[in-house]
Amino acid sequence: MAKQTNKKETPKPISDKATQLEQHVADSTGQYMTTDQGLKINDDQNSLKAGERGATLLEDFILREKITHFDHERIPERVVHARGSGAHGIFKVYEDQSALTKAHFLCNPDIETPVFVRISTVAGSRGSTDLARDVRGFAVKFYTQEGNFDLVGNNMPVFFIQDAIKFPDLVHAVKPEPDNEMPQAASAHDTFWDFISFMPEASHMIMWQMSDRAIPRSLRMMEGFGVHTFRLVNAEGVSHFVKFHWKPLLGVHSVAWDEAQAISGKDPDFHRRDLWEAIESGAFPEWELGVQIVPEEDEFKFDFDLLDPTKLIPEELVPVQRIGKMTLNRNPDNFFAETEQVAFHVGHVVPGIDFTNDPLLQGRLFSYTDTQLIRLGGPNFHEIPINRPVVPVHNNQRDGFMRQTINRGKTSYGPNGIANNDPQQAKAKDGGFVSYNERIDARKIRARSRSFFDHFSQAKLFFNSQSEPEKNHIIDAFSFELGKVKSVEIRERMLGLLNHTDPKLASEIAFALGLHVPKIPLPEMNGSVPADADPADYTPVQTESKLTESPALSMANTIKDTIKTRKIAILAADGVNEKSLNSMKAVLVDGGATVHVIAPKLGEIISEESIKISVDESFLTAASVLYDAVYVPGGKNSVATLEAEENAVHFLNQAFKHCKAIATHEDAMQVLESTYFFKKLPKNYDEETVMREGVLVGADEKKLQNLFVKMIAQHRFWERENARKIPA
Ligand code: HDE
Repeated sequence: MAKQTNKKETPKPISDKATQLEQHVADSTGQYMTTDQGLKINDDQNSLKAGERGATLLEDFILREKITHFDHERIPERVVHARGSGAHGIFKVYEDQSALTKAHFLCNPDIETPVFVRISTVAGSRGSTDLARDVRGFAVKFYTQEGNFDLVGNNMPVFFIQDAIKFPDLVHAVKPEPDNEMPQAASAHDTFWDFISFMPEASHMIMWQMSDRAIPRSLRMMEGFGVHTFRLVNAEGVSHFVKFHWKPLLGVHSVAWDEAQAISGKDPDFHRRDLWEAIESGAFPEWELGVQIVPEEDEFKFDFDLLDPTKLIPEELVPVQRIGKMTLNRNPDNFFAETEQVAFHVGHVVPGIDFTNDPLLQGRLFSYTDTQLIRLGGPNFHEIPINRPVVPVHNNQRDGFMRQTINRGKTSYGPNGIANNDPQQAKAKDGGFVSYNERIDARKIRARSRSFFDHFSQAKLFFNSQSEPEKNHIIDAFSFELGKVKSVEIRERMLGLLNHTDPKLASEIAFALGLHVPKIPLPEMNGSVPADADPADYTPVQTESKLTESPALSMANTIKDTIKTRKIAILAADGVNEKSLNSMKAVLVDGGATVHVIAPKLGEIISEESIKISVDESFLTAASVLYDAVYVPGGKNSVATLEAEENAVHFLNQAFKHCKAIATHEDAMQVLESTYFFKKLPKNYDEETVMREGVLVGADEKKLQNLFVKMIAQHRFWERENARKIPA
């Protein structure tokens, strides 16, 4: 466990947590190899045998130790959110929030709180693709001076179910089917949609899940949400309801579904790599922490229940106040030790943050510790370095598997007279946690509140708030997912359910499925009816949201003013015009983008001016789906080579299909002429056309460069999708 050397190539950000972790870091640089007992090893190549060709001897403790450790390397993956990527960072509040909460880390802008973040997919296994259509987990551990606070959220603000008791059913339905363990990391199969078709309460969440939010461009370009309503409690004991948000400073962006599927083959680690590389290059991902605050007395002022996790509070009703910023500035040293062993729990709170009675949240409060007991092997998982708070831990919990702490003294109970009654309870004024003094006056009952029964109005609100291309993507996603469902009965029941959200949406999906929308009365499709209940009492309520649209729900309205961290491909071959290539590259790099020169083969290309230009990727190793935009510089021979190179033309065709910005130097026009989309391009290239179409050919270098930068910042030109069937 002891740290062996202190060698570090780059200075790493220092925080209480980083310093604490550093004590557990082992670095083998310049060291002899030893056994786990510290014995130097002389031969790590051959086992101990009776003669050169003889049987291996049981005595070989070096072999036994090595193989035994290897045999026990695996721990169970998380039952959900198994695939995840982690990073360290810091959080700072902008201004004192003590009017709302007594949580110290939110009351002092000078405090820099270390954080560890893990972002995950939900359904797939540890080794599954990053680009699955799925919800993303967004879990943040704040190592505060009052203990750990975990904000364990998702990238969507609502959830599929209203009560924790349905969670195992939901997860069993979405995971690979139990007989053949297919499909991996996908909800597009019978059991998932079978379950959903009986769960009207999932109507809102499935709109989010079928939207482009489920296929982010980058983990750095995703929103995060605490989902449940929590409480903030100030020093006077006054409570406010709160919804937590993470707002990415690079905006919220997604890829196209066709692109996502291709990325899954070309680079299944696409998101993990992107996060890692961004942090390594110093382009630190940043999010602002947002809060929506509702005073206690306004609890019943909304047309939905604040305790219902299938509802959001529209930002137009309660604005999101941005109160602080999180910056991820350090990659983990070791994936297993940190990202795999980190244990989040929605019940890890600090004074000033408390729960509500949301029945999903209440169930989660049980689940997260329980799951770590099996996953991390016992009750001492809080001692694993990544899980330790930065403040001391003192209590009478003792022993158990893998106990690290050596508790000194005779007493492990309280009250005690032998040891001065230590460790002592802390008064509230000294930081002792006191639960919010909520008044509860109730009968014990298994039931659901009628205030949870409107399942469609926010599903409608979400759909109505989307731009035209986003709506099309939702229709396509449902058509894809239900198209993969084998049972026509399930497809029809889903259409029946969707019809209650939006008849036009249902009929467009029905068209793609070659079916008609059945009119199914709601009581017949609500599976959440207790055995002795009258189904009529469980019939969903059809209400209209007071808002017709919420612009905040559409990604079309996100930030589109930067090319920072975008990946741009420059296609070139021998004979390229060096100036045309390098001057564009310089402008892009200046804007914070990463630029790769892609050529027919690796190594170097020689420009028209006989200058050597190094090649980053070949057409064999690169693919258009791994880039945000593409540029073709001038240079007669280069252009002729690319025009005849199928892979280069395919690269451009795919970039067009996925609505990316494309620019070519005027001299490279021929390459464009080889694409299938050339004939569709408008003839007049004024700025307006370019900003609509996203394809630019130009002679004036300055203008070309400026416009290309603006185009890339737009992210995608979804309007191009009108012609859906294209040969790429
Ligand atoms: Fe989780 N969830 N969850 N969940 N969840 C887990 O805990 C659970 C829910 C979320 O990167 C598990 O350590 C129940 C909502 C994230 O390590 C488990 C219910 C939201 C992560 C568990 C929910 C989440 C988890 C599996 C319904 C968004 C990954 C491994 C009552 C607000 C954390 C683990 C990480 C992980 C249970 C619903 C977010 C089994 C019972 C809603 C981000 O404890």
